[in-house]
Amino acid sequence: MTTEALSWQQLETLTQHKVDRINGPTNAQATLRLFGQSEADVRVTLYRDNHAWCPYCQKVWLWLEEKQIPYRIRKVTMFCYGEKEHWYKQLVPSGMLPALEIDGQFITESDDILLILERAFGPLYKGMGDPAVFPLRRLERVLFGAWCDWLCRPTGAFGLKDSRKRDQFQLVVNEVEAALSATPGPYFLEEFSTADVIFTPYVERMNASLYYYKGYSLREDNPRFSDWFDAMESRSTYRGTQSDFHTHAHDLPPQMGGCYDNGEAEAKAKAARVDNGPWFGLPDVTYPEPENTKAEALQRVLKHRSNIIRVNPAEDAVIDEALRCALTRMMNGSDCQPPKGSDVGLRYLRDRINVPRDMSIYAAKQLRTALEATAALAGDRPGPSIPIRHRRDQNPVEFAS
Ligand SMILES: N[C@@H](CCC(=O)N[C@@H](CS)C(=O)NCC(=O)O)C(=O)O
Repeated sequence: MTTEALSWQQLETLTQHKVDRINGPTNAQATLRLFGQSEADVRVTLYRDNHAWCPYCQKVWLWLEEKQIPYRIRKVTMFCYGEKEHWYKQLVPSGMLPALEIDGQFITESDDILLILERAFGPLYKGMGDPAVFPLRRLERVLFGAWCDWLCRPTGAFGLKDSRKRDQFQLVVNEVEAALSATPGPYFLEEFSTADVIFTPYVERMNASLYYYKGYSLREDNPRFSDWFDAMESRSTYRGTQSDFHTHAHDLPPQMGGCYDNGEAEAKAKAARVDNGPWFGLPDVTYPEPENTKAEALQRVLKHRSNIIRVNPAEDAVIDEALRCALTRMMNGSDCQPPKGSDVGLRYLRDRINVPRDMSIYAAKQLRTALEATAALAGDRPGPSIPIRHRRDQNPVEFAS
């Protein structure tokens, strides 16, 4: 069955999605978090990246959310997305993130930030210097090193073969599996702790990037990791910071100075699925989809629709109608024929949804699915390719309110 594109006014009636950004669940859009306390209780400001992408920022962000410490958030542009804000360079000349202000004291370096936070508010079960946590912090760095070596260094002539690097990475993964097996529960220690927070950002990025570039599924192929991911996803704090495979696969190359695929058929097939769908069923998330994800995706597009249309490579009138078609399809399930030539513009947008900056992981899957299904009715041309040396196509300036 086909249908006419709904007007923007009609689409607006289809979503009542509203989130309490300040006191509700963890979310990437908040600039103030109170957890039911008053603004006068705020002692902390977290400076983190606009894209909610920086792994070191995610570490501090997750810690603050878990401890429910009231805090303000100031968002800063990372170099590869656009110009660093002048005011931030005056505070931190290197421009590095994260930074934290607590009671007027300004600190950089995520580990130092966690130490200061622990001193002020107590540890998250066990602290950074605890004899149970310290070796796990070192193990996380060893895992990080093995991942970088496999993903971000060329193989061949002067390097180790891809399969040797995979074996070396797997050896470290086995050590992490053993560490996870040391306690009866799914976490690194008897309870959720600092150790889980420290592993989270890069393990999430490993899961995404190795799936995409190497055809290796960290989450599916390692039972303890699998349980750990499931346990993490039972926490609303983690869900609010969680990204998806598409976002990570395309944000990592400029950040890491390149990601090398192994050219194997399995990796190519997995990468094609991350790029073109189906997005449901990928091992970037396994908790059941919440009820309101389509309404969330619609609300987020409605909020930014004029900028979304303005930056799109297609003519404004063309992408306006095509986007309404995709949203109509997402909300009522029927095909809606988009205007001729809109396939490129729809796929441009499909490829630039950023999780969790723009919306939650399931809302993004709904929107990518509707954009692709609608684009397929207009043609099979891909969108403009995603840059690999920078992501200025995601410059937040274009979306500044
Ligand atoms: N050792 C630092 C590393 C921080 C870091 O590497 N931050 C990167 C982002 S992940 C950064 O701010 N780079 C500058 C930029 O991209 O603008 C820490 O733990 O805080």
